[in-house]
Amino acid sequence: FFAEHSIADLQGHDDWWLGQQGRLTEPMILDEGATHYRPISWDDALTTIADELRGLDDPDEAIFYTSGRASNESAFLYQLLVRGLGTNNLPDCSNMCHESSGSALGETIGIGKGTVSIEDMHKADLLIVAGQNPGTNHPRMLAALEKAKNNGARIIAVNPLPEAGLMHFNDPKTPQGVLLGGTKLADDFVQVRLGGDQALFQAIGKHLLEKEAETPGVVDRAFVDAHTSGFDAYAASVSGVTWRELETATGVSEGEMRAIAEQVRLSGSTIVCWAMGLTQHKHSVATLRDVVNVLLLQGNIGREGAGVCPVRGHSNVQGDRTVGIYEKPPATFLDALDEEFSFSSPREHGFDTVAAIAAMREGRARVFMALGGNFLSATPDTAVVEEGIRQTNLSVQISTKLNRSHVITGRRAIILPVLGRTDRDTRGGADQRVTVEDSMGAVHASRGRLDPPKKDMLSETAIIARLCALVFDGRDNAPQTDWVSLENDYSGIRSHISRVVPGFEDYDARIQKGRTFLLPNGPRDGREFATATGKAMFTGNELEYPHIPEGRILLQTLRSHDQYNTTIYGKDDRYRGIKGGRRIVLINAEDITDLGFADGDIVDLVSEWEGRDGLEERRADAFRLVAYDTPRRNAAAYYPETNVLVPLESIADVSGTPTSKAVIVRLERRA
Ligand SMILES: Nc1nc2c(c(=O)[nH]1)N[C@H]1C(S)=C(S)[C@@H](COP(=O)(O)OP(=O)(O)OC[C@H]3O[C@@H](n4cnc5c(=O)[nH]c(N)nc54)[C@H](O)[C@@H]3O)O[C@H]1N2
Ligand SMILES: Nc1nc2c(c(=O)[nH]1)N[C@H]1C(S)=C(S)[C@@H](COP(=O)(O)OP(=O)(O)OC[C@H]3O[C@@H](n4cnc5c(=O)[nH]c(N)nc54)[C@H](O)[C@@H]3O)O[C@H]1N2
Ligand SMILES: [Mo]
Repeated sequence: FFAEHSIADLQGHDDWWLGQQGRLTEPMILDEGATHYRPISWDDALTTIADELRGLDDPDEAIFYTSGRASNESAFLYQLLVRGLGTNNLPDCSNMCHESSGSALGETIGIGKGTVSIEDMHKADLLIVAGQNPGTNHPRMLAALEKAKNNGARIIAVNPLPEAGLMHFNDPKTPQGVLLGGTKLADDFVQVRLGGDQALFQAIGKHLLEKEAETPGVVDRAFVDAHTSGFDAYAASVSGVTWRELETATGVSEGEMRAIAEQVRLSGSTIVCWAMGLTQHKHSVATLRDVVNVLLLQGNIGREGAGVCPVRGHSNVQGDRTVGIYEKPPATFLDALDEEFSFSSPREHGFDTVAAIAAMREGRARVFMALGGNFLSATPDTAVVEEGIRQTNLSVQISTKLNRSHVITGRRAIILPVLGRTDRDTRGGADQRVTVEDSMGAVHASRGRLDPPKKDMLSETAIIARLCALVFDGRDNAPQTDWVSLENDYSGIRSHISRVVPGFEDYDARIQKGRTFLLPNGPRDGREFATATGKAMFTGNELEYPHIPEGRILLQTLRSHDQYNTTIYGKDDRYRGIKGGRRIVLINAEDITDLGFADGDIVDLVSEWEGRDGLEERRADAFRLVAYDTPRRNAAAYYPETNVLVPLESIADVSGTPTSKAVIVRLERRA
């Protein structure tokens, strides 16, 4: 395949085509100046990488990306490789995904994770599902929502789009689904403007506090007094915003917002679920702080049927963070790592995804390595990322399948094929298992059952263990352990993790025979909040929302039904009724007319960003306008085709997440 297709040829294909070419099975190298990848032995591939890493003047010249599928075992070894080398440059897909959730929750409740279990979802009185399209992206959650509903819960959908999977649900696996032809899941739909959620949650808090002033009992005083700080500042901040401004920000009337807030008031236990619609805005961290504020008012954290529920993406994105994939590791983690492996890890924070791209663009990065994922297509500002990657001396992809990140490369490039989670992984004479952590903080093991696509393929864990041995051989201040035995028996890695990461005591024993264990979660388990004040923190947040210049629209970039992130399976988006195309813009019919176009017209999208040196423009060609039920001047188009439009500098405050749900664009008629 690689002899037949030159790099130039492969670059001419899109991610969809690249993904169709089957599994990667053999290590490949692209030599400097070469036109084609050629096969290389495992030993030569790994030695080449190790030599390049050992030859760096400064370990901070290397960047190590992680996607969210890596197992706990491989992720733990990977971060050890990186820290043993001497850097914390560990950007990951979380930086583009739930980083805002982690930032807001870590600060206000002392843990950057959700606080609810699946049983809590079943028992809630009220579930608010904001900025999330579970019908397409979290289909298994629909069953939990349906169960909650059967138990009498109400569900409120908050979204600019009336997402069909949430508005109607038909689970063919349940008798009701088949017999009744589906349930209407959401009882209410709040058609909020893009970025209007902070205002909506401030409105709910404002209403609750007004009702409390009339008739005390709305606020859970006992909880607020015992477990929280900052109540007065929060109350003052929401009483200072006017209903008129809240209406402008949300596009929802005061009456409707109060009606929603009444449901919150009357609910005995409330859960707020969210995904990318809340995390990928400039003011996402403030928005999520305001979500927490509302829940704290009624003591909705750390009790049955209540809490925060950031709904995750990749299968192990949360576990990867737990075991150390983080550019800003806490000192307690590094101390434990140093103690366990008798070395001293670097303390300076590393690059997140956006900082890594900026460093590459400025020529400050010499090696780029990725443990899974598709850095090139998943990150914002595609043209800038290309320019950055091309300036590195070596780019390395550890992957199951081909994607754009394999064809836009450094001066040299290496592809290391890996076994997937479902492939049998036999090492040291035994089938190895690996572990992951789910959104609820439960850890469980799995073992691949399928025959690998080719003999002698390696797992991520084995590859990284071998790299560690080569990179650390004879090196000063390197982590000390028996790499060969870790490569052949992953329980050795779990035993290291059990001594480094709190909550993993007796790790290996607790995952035997299909068992699952729950990691500790202070807020959920005992209303313990490891925050700056030692209590759950109310915060006063200035209201923010997007301001859209005259004649422009605000574009959100989202997923269709037929894709998994940058892997495109087909060109339909069934719940939204779109067929046979991905270069489309969902836009309000009146906006189409106002801007002088007609439904079905083909336009170019030009994003406008006020950069340091003036107005910057970015262009994506040839998108078809589709009249759609979305608020005025709020449009939607698919990721990754629109990533070229997202300016690298347009990021969320605090979390640094690219603002993929708020890009100012103008429409231009095709010449
Ligand atoms: N089939 C499939 N499943 C997936 C994925 C996939 O690509 N395909 N990706 C996985 C990953 S990594 C993730 S992170 C999740 C993502 O899951 P989602 O977050 O559901 O994914 P998006 O398509 O980005 O959808 C964002 C939703 O938020 C809404 N939204 C956008 N902006 C706003 C806003 O300002 N306010 C509100 N209230 N709503 C808004 C959009 O209309 C849309 O319904 O899915 C995971 N599961
Ligand atoms: N504009 C815009 N950009 C976005 C988003 C958005 O909503 N809008 N969403 C962001 C979000 S939420 C996320 S999570 C990121 C996703 O960013 P990534 O995680 O980087 O992207 P994926 O498309 O999930 O990566 C798919 C590739 O991973 C590799 N792969 C799959 N399985 C395995 C495996 O088991 N092991 C290994 N080693 N490799 C494997 C395959 O080569 C496949 O091509 O994108 C972000 N980018
Ligand atoms: Mo994600």
